[in-house]
Amino acid sequence: MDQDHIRLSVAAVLQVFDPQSPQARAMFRLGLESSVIFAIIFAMVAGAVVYALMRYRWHEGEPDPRQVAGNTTIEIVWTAIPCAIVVALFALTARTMSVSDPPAAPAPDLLVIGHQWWWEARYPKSGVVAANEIHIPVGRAMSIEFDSADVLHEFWVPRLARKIAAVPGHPNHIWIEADAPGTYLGVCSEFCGTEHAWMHFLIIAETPAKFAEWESSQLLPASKPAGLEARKGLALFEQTSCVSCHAVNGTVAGARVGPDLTHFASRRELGAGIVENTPDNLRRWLKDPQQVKPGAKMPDFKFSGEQIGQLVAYFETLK
Ligand code: HEC
Ligand SMILES: [Cu+2]
Repeated sequence: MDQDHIRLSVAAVLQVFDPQSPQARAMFRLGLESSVIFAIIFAMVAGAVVYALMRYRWHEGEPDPRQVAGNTTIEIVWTAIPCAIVVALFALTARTMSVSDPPAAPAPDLLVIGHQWWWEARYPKSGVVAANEIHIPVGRAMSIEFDSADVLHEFWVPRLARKIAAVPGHPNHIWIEADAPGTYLGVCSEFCGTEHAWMHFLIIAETPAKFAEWESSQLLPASKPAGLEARKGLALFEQTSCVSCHAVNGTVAGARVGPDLTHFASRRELGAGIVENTPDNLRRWLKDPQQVKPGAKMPDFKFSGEQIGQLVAYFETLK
């Protein structure tokens, strides 16, 4: 698990070199342009130092070089050049900000809420509520507003956008967009407690038609399970305190403390990226969430093997 996390974190950091949206490209270009300016300054300063060392090194019997007490021209030049560099960096940064971080839209397309240790995504225009898997249509900038249910978190999708803090009670916003369909890794980049490292999410960019399809499928309530095992699982779910933390549309469960589970089986990952979403991993999760994700804010219910089988059968129907 630790190695997985290190691998993913390194991958996330390296992904800033692979921008996949106009916003990320603008920032990447600013990084390159500033690096060129810094490299030129470094070369000139280091070159001058090396030249002075060689040219003016002490030789036997040589007199001291000419001593300069003050020179107005040189002083003006060495003040003007740094000022010009700062002005140039300011102009480049202002241009980048206008592309990568324009003012918020009047009504956000998405509201993203950080929780210890997972992400909730609400689409106010359609009413979809998702968790840890955020779908967006390609080629369209989506305005996201951020909030937090508890502590500070930070939302970061290195290939698509800048980092942005999720601050309890203080809305922040960014724009997010992807050039091409694909899956983009997101991480929490502000330490937020025990499982900060496992607060991953996926941005899934798809064609507008596929996105619309996803949105309408997410809006459907959970269908009533047909199999006996799954029906028992639903009954167990509804009778247990699961419903005081989770929501499954179409059942009595409507709480927002934990991830929405209405379409749980349609998601790729479980526990905000800690494991793949497979029946086996779900079984492990329900047996004891703390074994899978120590510190996770879900208690161990000490279910019997039979009960876990019923719950798994039910959750696998929640496509
Ligand atoms: C005290 C609140 C609480 C209760 C009660 C609770 N859960 Fe959870 N559950 C959570 C939280 C919080 C998470 C997210 C954990 C994380 O990823 O850090 C979660 C995650 C899950 C997940 C994985 C979801 C995902 O997309 O990763 C499943 C499945 C789940 N719970 C099922 C259940 C079932 C079944 C019950 C009842 C037996 C239950 N939970 C009871 C809080 C709760
Ligand atoms: Cu966090």
